[in-house]
Amino acid sequence: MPKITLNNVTVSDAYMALLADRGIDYWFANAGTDFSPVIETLAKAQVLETKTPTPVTCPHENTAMHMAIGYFLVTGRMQAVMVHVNVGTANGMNGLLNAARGNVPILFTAGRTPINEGGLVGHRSLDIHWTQEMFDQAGMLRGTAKWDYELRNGQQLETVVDRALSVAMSEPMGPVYLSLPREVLSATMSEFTYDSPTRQNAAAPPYPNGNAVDEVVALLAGAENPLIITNSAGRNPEVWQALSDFAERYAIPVVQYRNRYMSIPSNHPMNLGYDLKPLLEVADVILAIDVAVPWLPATDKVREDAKVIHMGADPLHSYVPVRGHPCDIGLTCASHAGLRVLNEAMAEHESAAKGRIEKRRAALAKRWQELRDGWRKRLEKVMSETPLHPAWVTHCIDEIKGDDTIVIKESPLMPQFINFSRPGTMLNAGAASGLGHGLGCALGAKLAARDRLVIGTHGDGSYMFGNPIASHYVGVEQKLPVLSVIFNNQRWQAVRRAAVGLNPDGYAAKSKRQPVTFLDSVTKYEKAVEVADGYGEKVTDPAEMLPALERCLKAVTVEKRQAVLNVICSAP
Ligand SMILES: Cc1ncc(C[n+]2csc(CCOP(=O)(O)OP(=O)(O)O)c2C)c(N)n1
Repeated sequence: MPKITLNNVTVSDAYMALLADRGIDYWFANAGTDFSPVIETLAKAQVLETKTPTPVTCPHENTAMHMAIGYFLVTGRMQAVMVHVNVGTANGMNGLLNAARGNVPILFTAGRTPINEGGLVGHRSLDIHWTQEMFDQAGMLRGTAKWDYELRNGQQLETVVDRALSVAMSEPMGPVYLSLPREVLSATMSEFTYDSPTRQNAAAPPYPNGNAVDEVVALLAGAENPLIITNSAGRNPEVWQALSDFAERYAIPVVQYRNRYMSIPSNHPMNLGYDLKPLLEVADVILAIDVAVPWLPATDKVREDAKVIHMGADPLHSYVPVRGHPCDIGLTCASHAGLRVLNEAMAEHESAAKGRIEKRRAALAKRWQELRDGWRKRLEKVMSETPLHPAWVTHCIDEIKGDDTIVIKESPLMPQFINFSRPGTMLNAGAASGLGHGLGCALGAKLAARDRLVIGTHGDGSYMFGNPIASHYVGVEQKLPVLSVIFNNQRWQAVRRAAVGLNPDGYAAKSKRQPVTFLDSVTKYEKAVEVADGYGEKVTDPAEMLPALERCLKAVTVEKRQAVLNVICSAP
């Protein structure tokens, strides 16, 4: 097997060379005193022109983690992040939770405070080297990361790094954690030899069980009102075509319920919208693809006799302690592979089910049209409202974007009013709803696709969670001109809605200003981007929405500056 040998290197030098060899393009970093050996490695690599991942300075860990997620969502490639010991790990946890629940493979690494009080190179030299030590640094994330370990020495470097990468990239994908003590990284090796390419590859994606497939297609072929529910299926761009073909051929409606990606085109004849209830109530066979929560058991009606099939790399979503949704059949597979298998297997029943399929197709076509007529009327009704209605803001974003534009969602963006015709063009990095994911995700997406327009959409609360100054800093340093639209309803509406929902006749419901839900002391967010030489504007008049977007677009595409459009919105 081909091997590469490095002579007279530190473990840190070898580590960085190995990451580059394994296809890690960037290294998103928020540094501390634990980074000293790696900073030496990177400085040496600049002089000697050896290969390392390109470092990206991220002034907050939230930015680093979500840039890694955004970059992965566009490229499908493994990512690496390094943060400062336990405190950086704690700050990165929000992103780690989003990565874990969103099946994003990240090598999340942190320095480990030096273990020795003297003697070894890299030993403790500051007071914090005692106060940052923990009995078990990885303990705080052991319920979240897929795998964790602390590097003990340079001899095990290749095994440990490759183990981490292959575990993270195997389905169901997820982040892994490696802590890197300063003495271990500082140690020198007269020789370091490694396989190139690696011999520890990620496992091939799982294929569905044949007997279970037979049962599923028999159920679907016999169904009067089958229903497909998706939520995160579109994370894998290969699902797009596979699902479009399958749903269309057998006339099975798709509802994208609280979807974080698009799994079929907006205008696909089987795209029956985003409101689950009407089709769920009548469904006799439900196929939930990559959906942890296909409905809310306490409020949504499901037929007693409905058969429920869950499909995905982990169809039981085993990371959730309590989840009682029925599972008549669980199909463990990569969803695109599963859909292709179902498409072929169902052919056996196609002619027998023809009459039912065509009758359903005609009924769904009518429903499809009615839905869109309703959406159009709703838009016409609200388009002139002040403060601006989120439907109008969404529609205007649709007007200026292209087919290839990547839209990041961390906002009340309404999918009914925006058209996505290509896979991977709507991304939501917040699988665990750890807010502050949008700004970083947009930067990561732009880094991965510099020639494409990236539009971030954020709530005002979410914008602040995203550490805007840190994010705009990276935007200017890395030359990533992203357009950010803030749906500024001057509150945490989701929090307010939940409080009113819990006590509909309570004091909070009657209050005009519920405590801990309003954010109206600052409204000039457009100024924040100016610290990074960006272009900022505020919109209060619905007639100004499109012209303002056009000006922001010019700033981003022609002047290559970041832009922030602060839109004063309602919270319907
Ligand atoms: C890190 C984190 N902290 C707190 C929350 C709780 N939370 C959920 S939604 C929400 C409000 C978000 O406000 P905004 O982005 O303005 O959107 P809006 O709800 O107003 O549409 C909050 C605080 C969270 N999900 N994540």
